[in-house]
Amino acid sequence: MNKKTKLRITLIYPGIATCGFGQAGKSQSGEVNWIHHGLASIGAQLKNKGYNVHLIDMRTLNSWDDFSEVIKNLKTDVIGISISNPDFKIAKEAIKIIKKIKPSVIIVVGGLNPTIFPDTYKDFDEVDYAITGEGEITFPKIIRIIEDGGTPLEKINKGEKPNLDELCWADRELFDYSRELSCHYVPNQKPPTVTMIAGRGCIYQCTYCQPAESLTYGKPYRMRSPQNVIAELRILKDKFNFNSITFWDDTFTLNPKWIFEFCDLYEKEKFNATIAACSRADIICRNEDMVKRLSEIGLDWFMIGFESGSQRILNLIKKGTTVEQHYKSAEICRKYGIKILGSFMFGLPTETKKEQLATAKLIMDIKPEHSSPFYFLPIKGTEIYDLCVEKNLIPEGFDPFNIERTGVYKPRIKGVDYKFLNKIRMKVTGIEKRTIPYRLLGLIRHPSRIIPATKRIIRTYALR
Ligand code: B12
Ligand code: SF4
Repeated sequence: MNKKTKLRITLIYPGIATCGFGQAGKSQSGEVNWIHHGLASIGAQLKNKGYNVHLIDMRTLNSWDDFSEVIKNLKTDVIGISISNPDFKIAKEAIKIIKKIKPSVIIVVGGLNPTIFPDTYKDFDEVDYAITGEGEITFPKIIRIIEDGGTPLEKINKGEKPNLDELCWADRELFDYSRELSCHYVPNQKPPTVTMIAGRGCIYQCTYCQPAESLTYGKPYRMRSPQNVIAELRILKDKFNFNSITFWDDTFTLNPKWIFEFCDLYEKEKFNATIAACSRADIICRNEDMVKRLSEIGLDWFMIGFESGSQRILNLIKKGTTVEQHYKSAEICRKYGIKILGSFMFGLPTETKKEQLATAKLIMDIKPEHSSPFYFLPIKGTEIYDLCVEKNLIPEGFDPFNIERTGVYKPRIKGVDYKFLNKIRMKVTGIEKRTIPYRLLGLIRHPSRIIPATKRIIRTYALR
């Protein structure tokens, strides 16, 4: 590489593992339309350093032929790909195609999969470099080394942690941003809607999530300053006139002091937009005044991971909450007019039927405005996955690099009576009725799924 040549950079969001090609913009589903904050942020830092950055959002392509065609016509020196666990197979295929068509292009991978499984990439010949953790500082550094005619020392590089307030704001328009503006996360969220990240990391230890989460964002958890978040919102309001905001932070309400400061600034700006954000039952119970304040500025939905109605299971997954707090937090939300998107897990290792019924009771008592009852999915890189391995609960042929979305209701681990779970799930939520139109839509798009889906529906109704 000649000295001082400014490299051309392309970022790729594989994102089609769960929705398939050609779905972008065809529905309001966030999955096919949301931007990827990691890539948008890395893109912004690179542009700020004077690079020409281009993005391929694979959700906008129709087939692998389409992808090959795009790569053939692409003028680029470096390609950065974000890889999550479900997207691993898609990314692998994409990388093989790129190297076949353009062998000299330098491939850099990052995201959750390389972070949690760096060793996978040691022998992945087509990958030139992997960056674990956060990519905003280290990716441009590696590019700089190559530009200067050098070779980065290692194939696997640990990403340096940035000071979040010093980062340029995510370059949302690397994606077709009109798509994100028109989709929603919680029911009836008024468009245009924007997604935000106010911080990174989490202080809790839930075994279905950690240590994977901390491996990516590190400890301690960090928040941008409230001023920094508000300033970005101001720009977004002026540009897109949003009516609603979704905060993607794992736990937006970790620091009540931060929230109070944020609320005061938010109110002054008169954004006139609703807010949806994640919280936890214990935090809500300890900070009713904070909940009240958030409701005053327009927060109308809390996403809360209740997970279980059994204290033994809550302790097993190290949730750090009590069943009592679950009930109390729901009461507090109701008091201030905040709707609840409740997340629940059934089929955890060692869970008894009595404990499953306790979760069902919790759902029926709390009556979240929207409930997401999932079947526990063991995600490699988490403490509970190791427990499943230890107890020999991982089914034959389970591929941790090819996991499905949580909303898929099929057996996940050995030793769970899924017929029983299916029955209680139907009873407590009536979810099947709500998802039928969505499923039909999916079948029209993917006719090959009609026979398996018909079998599934027959099975479901036979169980009632
Ligand atoms: C938004 C979100 C989603 C959205 C994704 C929308 C989208 N287009 O991005 C939806 C709802 C679809 C989703 C689905 C799932 N999600 Co999710 N999601 C999140 C969430 C809340 C925010 C992600 C985010 O924007 N983070 C902030 C950005 C800045 O970080 P980032 O994307 O990781 O990028 C940084 C680094 O990873 C790295 N990086 C990323 N890409 C690249 C590329 C290169 C080249 C480089 C160098 C670096 C790099 O640098 C970036 C900047 O520092 C996180 C939790 C969280 N707060 O982070 C969970 C989270 C990522 N999700 C998680 C999970 C488990 C899932 C599902 C697997 C759940 C399921 N089974 O259904 C699916 C998988 C879907 C898929 N195809 O990958 C877990 C992942 C845990 C794990 N061990 O893998 C997380 C951490 C939540 C948790 N606490 O458990 N998710
Ligand atoms: S609170 Fe959420 S992000 Fe934090 S460890 Fe638990 S599941 Fe993970």
